[in-house]
Amino acid sequence: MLPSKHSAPKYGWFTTVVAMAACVLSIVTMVTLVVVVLEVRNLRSELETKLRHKEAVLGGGDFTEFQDAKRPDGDTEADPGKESLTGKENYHRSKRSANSVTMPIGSCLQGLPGPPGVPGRDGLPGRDGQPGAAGSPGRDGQPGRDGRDAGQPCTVSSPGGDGRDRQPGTACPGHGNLTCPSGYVKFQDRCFKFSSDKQNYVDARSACQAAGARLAMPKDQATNDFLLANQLTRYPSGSSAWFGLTDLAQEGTWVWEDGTPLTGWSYWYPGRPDDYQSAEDCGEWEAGYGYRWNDNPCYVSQYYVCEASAAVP
Ligand SMILES: [Ca+2]
Ligand SMILES: [Ca+2]
Repeated sequence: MLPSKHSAPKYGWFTTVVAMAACVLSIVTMVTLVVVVLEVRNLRSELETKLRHKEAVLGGGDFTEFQDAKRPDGDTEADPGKESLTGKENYHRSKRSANSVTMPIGSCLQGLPGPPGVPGRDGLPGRDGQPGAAGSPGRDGQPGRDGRDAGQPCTVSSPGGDGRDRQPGTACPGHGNLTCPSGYVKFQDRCFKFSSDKQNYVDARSACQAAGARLAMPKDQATNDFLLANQLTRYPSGSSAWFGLTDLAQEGTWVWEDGTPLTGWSYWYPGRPDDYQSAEDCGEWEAGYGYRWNDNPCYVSQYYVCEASAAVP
C-alpha cells in the first residue's frame, strides 16, 4: 500500500530534525576534540617548563649536558675547552654525572624526597693547634725572711773560745750582720787589728791574747791579700809584720796559732822556710821578699796583726 499524502510531511520533519541533531553533535564533538588536543599540548608545554626550571635549580647547566648525552652518536657540537671524547664515553660520563649530581627528568617524576637519613658518626680528632702566645708576667713574690732567721743555725765564737774554724756550711749567712770590736777591720766573718807598736813574736802573741784575740792566720789567698793590702796603707814602706804561724814546738812542723797544722795553701817565698842558722821559727810577711812568707828569728821586734771573730751585735 502506498503511503498517504498526509504521512509524507510528518516523516520528513522528523528526518530533518534528526539530521540537524546529528550535525550539531558532530560539530560539538569536533570542537571538543580540538579543545582537548590544545589543552594537552598546553599541559605538556607547561610540564616541560617546570621540569627545566627544577633541573636548573638542582644541577645548574648539567641539564643541557644530560640532554646532549642522551645522543650516543656524539653528534653534539664539540666544546673547544673540553677534552675530546667518543660518543659512548661521553654518554656514560654524562649518565654517571646525572645519577650522582643532578636528577634526570624521569627521577623527578618518581615522587617526593624521602626523610633525612641518620646522622653520621663522629670524625677523628683533629691535629694539635699552634702554641699560644706567651702569657703576662706573674706577680711579685713574697719578701724573703730576715737573714738572721734563714738557713742553718750558726754560732759565732767569741775571741778566746774553742778557736776552731767553723766547718763549711755552718758559717753565718752573710756577714753584714756581724760587727767587730773598736779598732778592728772586718773581713768576711773575722776581725783584724794592725798593731801600732812593734813586738817580738811571743810578746805580740801575748798582746793579742790580752785583747781577747790571737795572732792573725792568713789561711787562704783572699784573707792574705786583704791583710797585705791593709799593711801597705797602714805601715811605712819596707815594714815586715808577724802573723800566727810557728815551728817552735817541733822544728819543721809549722802550726797555726789555733793549733792546726799548716796544710794546703801557703805563701812562702821560694826556698823558705829555711831555718837560717837554725834560729828561725816564727812566720812573717817579709817586706824584702815582696811580703811573701818567711821564717824569721822570733826575737825580732816588728809590727804584728791580731785576729778576732766577728760577733752578732
Ligand atoms: Ca825553724
Ligand atoms: Ca828564713
